[in-house]
Amino acid sequence: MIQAMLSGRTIKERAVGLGFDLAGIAPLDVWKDLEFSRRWVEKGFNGEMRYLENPKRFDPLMVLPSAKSVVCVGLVYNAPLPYSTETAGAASGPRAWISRYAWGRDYHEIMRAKLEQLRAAINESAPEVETRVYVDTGPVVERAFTRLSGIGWTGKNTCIINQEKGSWLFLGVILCSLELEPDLPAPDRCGSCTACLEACPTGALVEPYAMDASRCISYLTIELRGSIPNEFRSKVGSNVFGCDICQDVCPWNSSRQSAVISYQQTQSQHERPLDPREVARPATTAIQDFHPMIVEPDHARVSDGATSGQQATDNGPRTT
Ligand code: B12
Ligand code: SF4
Ligand code: SF4
Repeated sequence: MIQAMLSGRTIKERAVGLGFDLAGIAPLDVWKDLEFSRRWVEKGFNGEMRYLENPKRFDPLMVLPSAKSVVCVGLVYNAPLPYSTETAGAASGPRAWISRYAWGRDYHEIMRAKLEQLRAAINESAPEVETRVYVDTGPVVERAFTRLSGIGWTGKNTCIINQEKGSWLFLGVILCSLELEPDLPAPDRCGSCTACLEACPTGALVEPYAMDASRCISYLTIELRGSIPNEFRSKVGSNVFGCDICQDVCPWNSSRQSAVISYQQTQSQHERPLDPREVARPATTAIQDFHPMIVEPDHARVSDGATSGQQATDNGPRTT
């Protein structure tokens, strides 16, 4: 009955209407990814981020027992300003780089407000639907769902990349007790490119699609409580808060994608005319060829669990 009133398509249209750049529906069946995530933690790749060991992260039914599908959204945060790889050494004197994602207002607040509006829209049509809203703040592996929602593929730099908009994306998810038709996953379009692996200064991308976060500059400058280990100090370079390098060099973030103006650009810098010198130049790498990953459109659902009966609240530490 609920399904007849609310389709995945309606929800996605509403999400785009609310200002999200991308929307897709993922199945709850992301067990292969969650197993990958569990093994990743077992290898110690999470460093001091102990909250990533929370067993709830490996079983969405522990978060919402009635969950049947996941609404995934993406919001572009790019701005037409140069990349860190383009400005390095461009001027004399000391320079520091703050990661692109932190240039505007706190994305948790912006995403959260929009997601709450989307949740309200779902509940307006179907009040009995149970939901949990997450944007980086709870025990949910957001990329695992997004990877299977059609929004984008997991790049070798581990970021979700959309073919049209690149990877400068904030992600958000709504776990939902509605049975929604999942979208088909986006094929892997990294091909034989290895630009991100070669560009990473600390060797954090230990192999394609796998990061040892304890070596990542983003972790070292934002998450690590103690001082940065000696072996990484010179490699951190001018990055003082986060790191953009493996996304800066990605051909899917080249000029076409750089032209996308983010919500931050439209909101906070709207009045200021753009200086042409500030407009980003294309990244210099090129994709040699594509070997799209074979993706099995496996839409099998997990069995229904007991309903928990309450509206969502988030928990867990805030990262990135
Ligand atoms: C911990 C964390 C970090 C850590 C570790 C990052 C990492 N790559 O694991 C650190 C501090 C380093 C970090 C950095 C950044 N982060 Co962060 N981070 C998170 C957080 C909280 C959890 C990520 C996690 O679980 N990692 C563990 C690994 C194993 O999982 P995963 O990378 O998500 O990959 C899953 C799937 O993609 C898939 N998968 C990937 N590869 C493969 C391979 C196989 C074979 C299979 C089967 C599956 C599979 O399975 C994995 C597990 O299910 C999420 C928010 C959340 N709650 O999910 C944000 C999040 C991933 N971060 C985000 C962002 C924006 C960033 C930064 C750009 C910020 C910055 N500039 O500093 C960088 C990007 C660095 C990078 N190259 O990833 C965004 C992702 C945006 C995107 N386009 O992908 C998220 C989703 C936050 C958000 N809500 O927007 N982050
Ligand atoms: S964010 Fe920087 S340090 Fe981390 S994997 Fe990418 S290039 Fe390496
Ligand atoms: S730089 Fe190349 S290998 Fe890395 S994520 Fe982008 S396309 Fe994939």
